[in-house]
Amino acid sequence: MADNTEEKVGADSPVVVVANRLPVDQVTDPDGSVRWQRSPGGLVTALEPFVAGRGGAWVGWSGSAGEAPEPFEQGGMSLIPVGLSEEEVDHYYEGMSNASLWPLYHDVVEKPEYHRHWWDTYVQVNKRFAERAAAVAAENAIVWVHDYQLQLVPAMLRQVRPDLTIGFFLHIPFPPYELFTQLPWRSAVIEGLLGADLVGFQRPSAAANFVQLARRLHDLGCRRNQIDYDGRVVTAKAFPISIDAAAFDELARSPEVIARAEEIRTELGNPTKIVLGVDRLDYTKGISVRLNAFEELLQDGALEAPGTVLVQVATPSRERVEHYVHMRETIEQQVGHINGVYGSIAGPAVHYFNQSMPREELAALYRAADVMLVTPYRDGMNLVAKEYVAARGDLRGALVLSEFAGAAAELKQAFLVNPHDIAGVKNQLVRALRIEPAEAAKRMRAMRRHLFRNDLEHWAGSFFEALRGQA
Ligand code: GDG
Repeated sequence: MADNTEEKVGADSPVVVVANRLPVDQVTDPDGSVRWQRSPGGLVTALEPFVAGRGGAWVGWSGSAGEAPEPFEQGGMSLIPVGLSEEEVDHYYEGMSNASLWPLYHDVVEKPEYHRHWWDTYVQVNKRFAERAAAVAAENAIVWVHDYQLQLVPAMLRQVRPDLTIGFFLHIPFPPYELFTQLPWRSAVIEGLLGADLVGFQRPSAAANFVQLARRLHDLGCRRNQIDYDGRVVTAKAFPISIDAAAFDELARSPEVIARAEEIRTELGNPTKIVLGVDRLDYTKGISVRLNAFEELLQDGALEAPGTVLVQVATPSRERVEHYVHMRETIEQQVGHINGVYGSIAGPAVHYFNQSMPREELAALYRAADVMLVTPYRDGMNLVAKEYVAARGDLRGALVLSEFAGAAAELKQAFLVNPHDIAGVKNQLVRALRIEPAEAAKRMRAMRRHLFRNDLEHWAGSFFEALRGQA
């Protein structure tokens, strides 16, 4: 009886999303009972309307090692958990995904490690995701596969289900030929992606890198953004991801958030200027860059603490991957050093939080910050920059943004910086701190106009539309 029910969950889904994580988290209530709660992430919000209510399914990992829970229905979607053993989490997720592909795709900011046993597990896990998707997709269904953990899924899926229309979206950058070809399994990854009808990237340059790789590595015929492969046409195109701008704007305008923003300023000792950084604690995000720039400005006497303070939220991330452990130590030493030298009894120069904050608190921080500092060495998009703009319905505040974040192609009125050029970062930070209110409002208005026209719904809608066009 139970078996029959299981088989039915998700069967014949006309739309299937395949992502490393399910759109829900497992939570344990005080009475010990376990339930699934919708994840707070933006991706879930964006895709839900296309999946829920249409009998759609979402295939993903629950986030904890062990046997897969049974498929279940929630929020109008069939959720199809994929199980990963402890060893698979180590090799596929922390190893191949986060210690090989992540650094390779981010300009080798850290040295990628390549291990054959990690790769073997990556292949094995991708196969499992593909099998689960193949089992639930209806005849001629649309399947949308997400991100660098699952690059082999499109080809594996096509092999067993040639009737499907398959889309793939990469949330992180895609490196040029010269870097990508380091990867010992480079041909397999390109072939994996070529299984899709539509391969989406954050920036046109990433799509161009992919086309060039298909041409040079596989000697395939290409016309601009189209690749002839195996009797089909594969399209590579940029779909820059966004946020639910209206929802963020509304949150940041709420009386509670506005009051909290004022309270934050008071609690920080009423500084003249607040500079803010919000990132996952990741070496690609350039947290040290801004600490260096801030420290030098204090040293030069261009800034004074605690009249100007830097608040850095560094959300814990990938804490079992070695690079991350070292980076956290370095950053914490740096913060300690700056505060030792430039802090006073009145307060520190840098307020550092290695904690995850509630969304409302983040919105209040954005609203309180005079300058938002976003300085990644390389970033697919960077949603924090977009959230800051969405939060500034008061048209105040200034954004300092790395040229190497995808967001820089859209938020052109930001103070753009090269994070490798410390003098340039210092200059732009000082300019942003000294901006006249009228100039700040002009820049913010232009960025907001772009953001509200190009929001998350627009992103998901245009990808689905393009994918249907391939069917
Ligand atoms: C990848 C790509 C691309 C952060 N700290 C807290 C918190 N956050 C939220 C932010 C933002 C999200 O996490 C981070 O998104 P980013 O885009 O900045 O960066 P990645 O996590 O690296 O995301 C990236 C993205 O995928 C989407 O395609 O833009 O380039 O690397 O929404 O607000 N949220 C809460 N508490 C925190 O402490 N609630």
